[in-house]
Amino acid sequence: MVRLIFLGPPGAGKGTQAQLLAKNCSIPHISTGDILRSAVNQQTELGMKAQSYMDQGELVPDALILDMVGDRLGQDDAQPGWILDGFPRNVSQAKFLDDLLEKIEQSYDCVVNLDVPDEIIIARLLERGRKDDNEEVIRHRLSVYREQTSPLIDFYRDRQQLVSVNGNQPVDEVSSALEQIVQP
Ligand code: B4P
Repeated sequence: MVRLIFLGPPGAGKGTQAQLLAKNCSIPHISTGDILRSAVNQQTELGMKAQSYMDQGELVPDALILDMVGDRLGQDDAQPGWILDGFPRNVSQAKFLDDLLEKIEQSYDCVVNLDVPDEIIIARLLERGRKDDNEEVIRHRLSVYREQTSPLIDFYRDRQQLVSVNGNQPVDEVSSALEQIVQP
């Protein structure tokens, strides 16, 4: 049973690595960013509310995120394990996740922090060129990350649940480091 949380700045490779590892472990890759982008594309009520925050590089308000994650973790395919990518993104989301997991009697193995310097992130995301990948929005996402998400590093380190991985190496080398964590 594998249950992991992927933490890291935007563009650190959370989505890239979570997708590969989830496939290897035959468990779902649960990306709040992907769920939100799909809602935006389908112009659902959630998508219409989330879009302007995402376009500006702001976090989407917790009120829109928490039920979405609760529902997703309750689905049948998530019972044998999961990789959470992009959630939690602030301390209140982390506390919500603690309460939710206690309620559904699940726990996780550890929190993986992918470490990548800012200048590498900016270059990667400019190259990817998604709608929210222009330099101004990327810099704003990095400052939102520093203010709201990076406190989670200490939050999980204090509980001895944090494992840091160097994300500034080729994709297959990051994957190998992650596989070591799953199958030590
Ligand atoms: P996300 O979708 O979560 O973030 P991301 O920027 O895509 O980061 P990720 O780390 O997954 O990058 P990737 O692997 O694709 O969030 C987008 C937005 O959604 C947020 O700004 C926010 O508005 C909203 N949101 C999401 N979750 C939320 C939450 N919980 N609460 C509130 N709001 C939320 O990698 C990036 C690029 O690097 C790719 O092009 C990839 O090919 C490349 N790459 C990856 N690994 C590499 C490597 N090792 N070497 C070279 N290139 C690499």
